[in-house]
Amino acid sequence: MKHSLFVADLHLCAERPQTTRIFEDFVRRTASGAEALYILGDLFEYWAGDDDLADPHHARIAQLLAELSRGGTAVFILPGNRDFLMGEAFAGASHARLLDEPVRIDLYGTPTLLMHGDTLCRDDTTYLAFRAMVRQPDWQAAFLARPLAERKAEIEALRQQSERDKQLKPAAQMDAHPDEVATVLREQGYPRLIHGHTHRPARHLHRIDGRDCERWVLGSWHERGSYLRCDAAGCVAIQLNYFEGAR
Ligand code: LP5
Ligand code: MN
Repeated sequence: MKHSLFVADLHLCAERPQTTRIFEDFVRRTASGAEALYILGDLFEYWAGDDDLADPHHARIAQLLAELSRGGTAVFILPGNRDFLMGEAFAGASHARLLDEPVRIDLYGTPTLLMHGDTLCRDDTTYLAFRAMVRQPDWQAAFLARPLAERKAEIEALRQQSERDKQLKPAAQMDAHPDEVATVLREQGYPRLIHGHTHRPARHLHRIDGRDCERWVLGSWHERGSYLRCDAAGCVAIQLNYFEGAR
């Protein structure tokens, strides 16, 4: 049966080789049987710019995705809050199409909305202010003009700052806000939303203006790999089995 797969928040990096191996396995054995693979953000721990494609780990992932695409599975990437600096060079190397959110697709007869999910966390105002700054084209051009090593050092510092800030934020602030979810589903008039980012995998049901809507939240991969499989009969969340202690 024709089907498409969805993943998010893999946070791939050379320091977690086991997760990379699991993803490689998933791509070669599972995704290769699908019509399309949608990566809904944060494929990488972070992306400092397409000139970082020279990094062997990054090149290995690009090659893996290109192999998948050449085998007949369309590869779509909707960049997340950690890899929004991905550009056409990365897309070219991985034979992937970059998507701008919110993405609307007809998923085997069900209109489906795709997002990374960070913008749904309406109460995370410090993050949203930061996001507004770094999503400006001028800010990005100035940042990308700096030497790669300098950009990476700054991102590492920001990662630490972010981890410290997250300790102080209430859990609800870092979750999708029900009112924002309702607004998005209402505005778009779509019965299904798929997103990641919050690392709280679940299927939520929402009743919007008398319509039943479903929201699938994808899981992150650094604890356990998982994906969503959708076909004309609907979607099902699947967890990958792999060795305990995998990093
Ligand atoms: O990613 P996750 O889920 O752990 O946390 C996010 C929010 N954090 C981020 C930061 C990313 O983790 C790392 C950024 C990679 C970006 C690459 C390119 C951009 C380069 C920019 C270089 C300056 O997105 C986190 C959310 C959380 O999701 C849940 O939704 O809460 O947000 C934060 O923690 C951000 C802080 O609240 C605000 C930070 C302001 C920092 C101001 C600039 C400081 C410069 C760094 C020097 C220390
Ligand atoms: Mn994210």
